[in-house]
Amino acid sequence: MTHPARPPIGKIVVLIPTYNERENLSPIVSRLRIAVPEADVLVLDDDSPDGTGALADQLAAADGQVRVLHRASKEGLGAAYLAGFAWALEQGYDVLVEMDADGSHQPEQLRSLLVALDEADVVLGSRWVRGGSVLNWPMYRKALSLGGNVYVRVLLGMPIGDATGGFRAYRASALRTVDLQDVASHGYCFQVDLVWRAMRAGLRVVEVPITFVERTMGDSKMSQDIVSESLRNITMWGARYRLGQVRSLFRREPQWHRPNG
Ligand SMILES: Nc1nc2c(ncn2[C@@H]2O[C@H](COP(=O)(O)OP(=O)(O)OP(=O)(O)O)[C@@H](O)[C@H]2O)c(=O)[nH]1
Ligand SMILES: [Mg+2]
Repeated sequence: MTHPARPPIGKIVVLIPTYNERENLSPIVSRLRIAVPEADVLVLDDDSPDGTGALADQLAAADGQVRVLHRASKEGLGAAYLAGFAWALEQGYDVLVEMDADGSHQPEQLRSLLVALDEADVVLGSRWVRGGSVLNWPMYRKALSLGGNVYVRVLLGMPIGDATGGFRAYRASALRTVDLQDVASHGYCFQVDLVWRAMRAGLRVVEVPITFVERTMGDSKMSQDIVSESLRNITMWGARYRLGQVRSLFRREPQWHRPNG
């Protein structure tokens, strides 16, 4: 879908976390620079053993809109994003975008997320809303993602189709509103954590459909640990949330006890 030129929504930075993405980084950065030329890019590399960090330095040397944040060791997606958010907020960016390096998130679809941000505080690129899709995933990955999202909806009561996805745009004001200090989640759970915080803060969260494409190069970092972390944290947040709801039922003064007149 193409969109007409519109007034700028401010300074945009796209944060790209990388761990061993040597084959993927150059193509994704080039596609992004063509698709949304006004956006700056910040690569968040966790000292990838395959030299992704050095490659990112070369891209930065060749293009003033590309920068690199080198982190000392692999600490997970969540920690890399938190470091990127802190840097970007400090630099005064107005819009912060999350995007994977592996080609699963198509830079050509970023414009539609930015357009939706006109009317929202947080925009989620969504695989599981009408018009969204996943290409080349085996059945079990679809089931895991869909099942995880149903679990999130049921436990946390969020009307969100895809709370685990990682192609997103946040207004800087939204990230300043939610408390990022105590976010400790690492994997997919980090993404759920942030939507959950945004919803509870009363921010406008909208979903736009995306086509997610399974990576063709490099290895997935998805692991049993990441799935377990999500299951554990979401269950804990859900239990607290539902308990809070039950408590508030008992706290409310029953209507029939109100004195007349
Ligand atoms: N900086 C940093 N980046 C990471 C880390 N783990 C994953 N990434 C990056 O985060 C993005 C998503 O990771 P993937 O391995 O594609 O994981 P995924 O998309 O959840 O899983 P797949 O769908 O199987 O690819 C990629 O750009 C990774 O390189 C990490 O510990 N540190
Ligand atoms: Mg991926």
